[in-house]
Amino acid sequence: MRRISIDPVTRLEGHLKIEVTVDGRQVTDAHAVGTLYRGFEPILAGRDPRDAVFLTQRICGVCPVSHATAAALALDDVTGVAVPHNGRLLRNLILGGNYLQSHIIHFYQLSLPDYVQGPDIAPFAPRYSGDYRLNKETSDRLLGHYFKALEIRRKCHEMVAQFSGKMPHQASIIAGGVTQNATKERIAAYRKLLAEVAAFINNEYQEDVGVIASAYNDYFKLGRGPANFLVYGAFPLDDAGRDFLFTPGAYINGKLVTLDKEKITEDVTHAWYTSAGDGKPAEAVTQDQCNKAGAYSWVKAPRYDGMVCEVGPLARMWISGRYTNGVSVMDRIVARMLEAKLVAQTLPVWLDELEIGGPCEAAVEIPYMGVGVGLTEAPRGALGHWVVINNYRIERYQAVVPTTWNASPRDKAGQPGPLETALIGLPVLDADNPLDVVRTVHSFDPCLACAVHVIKPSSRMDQFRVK
Ligand code: NFE
Ligand code: MG
Repeated sequence: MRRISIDPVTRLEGHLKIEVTVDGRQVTDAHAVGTLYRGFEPILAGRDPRDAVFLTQRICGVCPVSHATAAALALDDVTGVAVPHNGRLLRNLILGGNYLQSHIIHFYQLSLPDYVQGPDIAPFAPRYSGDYRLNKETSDRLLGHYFKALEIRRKCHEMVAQFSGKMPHQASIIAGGVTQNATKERIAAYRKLLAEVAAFINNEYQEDVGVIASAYNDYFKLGRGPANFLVYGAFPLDDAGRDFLFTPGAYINGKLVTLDKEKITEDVTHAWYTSAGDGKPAEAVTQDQCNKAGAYSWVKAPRYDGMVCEVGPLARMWISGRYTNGVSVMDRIVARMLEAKLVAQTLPVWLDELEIGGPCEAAVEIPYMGVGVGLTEAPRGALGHWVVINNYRIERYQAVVPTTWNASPRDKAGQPGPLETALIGLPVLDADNPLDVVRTVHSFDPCLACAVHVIKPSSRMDQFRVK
């Protein structure tokens, strides 16, 4: 028996340690450890609720638009504002551009070096050695696309900036809509950039995923995870917000069920936080407790009806019935690519539906008291923000984030999180070069900056060792 600790796992956002026990060339136990104390909830207390849209975006530079969207939806909810037609479409266009860059960077910059051996220079070296299966010619072609993907990703940011002023950290989505107008010039500029990005997705990205999926087709059988899925829904298709491009729902024990947001809870039994209430996000406090017995992560453990759920592109494609091939490392990679294609195909429809000169935002009035919930989908999965307002200010704020779901630790019932579940039982070819382990971790596209929480600026800073 051997314990392997990968600390940190590189080529993901933030700080994740993975500890696995390998016995007889198989993982028999796994722990996912968020090693950084971060998060934003305590920072938001006492602020003007409208600032949540801008402050929560600073949780992450990869998916800031999703945080802006969730915060704006929570404020739309608590104020009861009706977002105008153009506001809905511009939000979709801003979020959609952000999806494309995120899925592209995941495949090319974060995941591909697990499968393709690059040159012996940074960032391709140092690396694990062993199971690289492509010949030099194919490897070189894919590595060429690694560099082209960087340019394409910049164009995605430029698309988003047409309607959001800047990227990362967009500046136009607010409670009640979007402050930027839909002009002919901006629509044309977005359309032109999108055509280039879509060509890359439909050619290079799709083909390259096909190359990896066929050379490593054993990975369609590996890293299954809980096979429960959760989707909050995103990209509303009508102004009333009833239909979504990404259908909301849950898939639990092999059955599709209607999403009930009351069933979302967070458990902190094995996380370095104090517990409060019954785990409902609107009642949760985020208070550190570093020397807590039995705790091993700064990531909380969200559960749906007590169940461990995977979130992300595979969950979305599965629940919408668009892709149900299987649940594995490679299915996650394929689903993410198919989702990028779907978003790129749908964005022109929303451009066409914009009404030039039409209103893009409606005035909001923050109530004296109230509770708002904003549920959306970030590139990595279901994202929810809960805001509790008292005396026109934020009393409590809670973000429950995709990687909090996927990289969660065990809960009070002892159930491992999705990533931990995917690792347990995984065959390991060479414990000195655990490529199988990092391929499985990367298939979830974790972002730990999003997943963890932060110390209060006024609190005492303790020094401690993360075991
Ligand atoms: Ni920091 Fe994020 C996304 C959110 S977290 S990347 O996508 O919300 O997993
Ligand atoms: Mg939180």
